[in-house]
Amino acid sequence: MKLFKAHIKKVTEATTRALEETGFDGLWIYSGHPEHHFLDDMGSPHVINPHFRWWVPVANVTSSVLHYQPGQKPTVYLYQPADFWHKVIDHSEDKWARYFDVKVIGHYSDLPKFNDWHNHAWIGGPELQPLPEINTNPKALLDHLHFSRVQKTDYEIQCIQKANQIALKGHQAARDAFYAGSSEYEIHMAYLTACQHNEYQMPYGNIVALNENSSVLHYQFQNRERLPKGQLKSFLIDAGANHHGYASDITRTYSFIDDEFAEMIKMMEDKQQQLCKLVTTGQDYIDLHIKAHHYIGEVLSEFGIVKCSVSSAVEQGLSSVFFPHGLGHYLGLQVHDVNGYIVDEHGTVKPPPENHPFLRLTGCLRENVVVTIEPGLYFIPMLLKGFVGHSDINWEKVEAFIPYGGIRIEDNVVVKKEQAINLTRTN
Ligand SMILES: [Mn+2]
Repeated sequence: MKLFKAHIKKVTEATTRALEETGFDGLWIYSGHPEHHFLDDMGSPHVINPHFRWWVPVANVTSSVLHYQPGQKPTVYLYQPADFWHKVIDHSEDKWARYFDVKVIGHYSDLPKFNDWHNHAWIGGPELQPLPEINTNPKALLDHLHFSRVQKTDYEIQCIQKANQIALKGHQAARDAFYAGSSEYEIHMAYLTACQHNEYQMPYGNIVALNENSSVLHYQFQNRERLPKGQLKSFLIDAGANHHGYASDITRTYSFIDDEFAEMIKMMEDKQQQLCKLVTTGQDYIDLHIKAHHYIGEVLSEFGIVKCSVSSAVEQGLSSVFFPHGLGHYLGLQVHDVNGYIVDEHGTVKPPPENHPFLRLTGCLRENVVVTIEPGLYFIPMLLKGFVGHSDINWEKVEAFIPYGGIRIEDNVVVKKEQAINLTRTN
């Protein structure tokens, strides 16, 4: 609890500063509540407002409100209704609760009269917004909080590390299932079982792709059919886990046999590990992304996929055909943690370079932010089509690799002054 205590101290200080600088006297944060589908009494799994989770580390606290005024202990209005349809868990005695003034409420009518409080801001989703528009999710306040929220406390880093440890169990089970000849669906289920997660606890939908499905960046299905062993070539899995609301986000790629594609995976992993080591304070993430393009150019050249020099491959945009997404993103309470384009607490935006529109993070790295490093190399027919006949591409090689789909290797790394900490490899 020592780490959590220090975490709450940081959150309190950051929020105090943000309120002072944006001119509010206090703040309400609504945890949110589930809503039904159109013409239905069923809904999607509910995800708690990340601002609420920054303070309160419980995944299922709906319809609850946090109240903070600088100089005072934060109050949580904890919704615990009398409900014989659902199991209601009493969180008021949880260890985290000692840092809050907890008021248990049984009904919405027990919520405070929000409008009675002077000059307060409200942070919450569209399902409940009781204050005037100008006080609701004020951009200046959110920018401030988001800039603080990206830089993690030791408690948060520990949570992300735990989320990594859980996910790695899943990745091990998934790899074993792949080599045993399982279907995508069976691999997916093996992953969940090893993590002891329900699907709704996952920070994002698992990407479980065999063969050419690996070239679909966000491949969303899990094929139920097993492939005959003679047809199995490759396996890409992008899957995380969740600990106290914090995410991990890990990708691995495997070749079914020890072939040229397996060699390519090894070289990609080597390059990826070199990139992970460069994640230190002050590093410009755009520069790192460009460096990744050069590394991928080296892989393309080494395997005879491009015939020109590495720098020419990058300059001509050939590396982008094979690596069309960004190098990575912030990670935390959200898998793509907030505001990768904001470079200061005033919300100044640094957009991605024109020829790298999918890069999600553009600023210089600060100490204790957590980022993913996830270079990829894919054989995507749709993108290759635009370069058909290009004389610097070895099309015979490309054709040979298309059935393998592609490679992505992704770790979660904490930015430090001297030496980055790779949470995915230090367990
Ligand atoms: Mn990712």
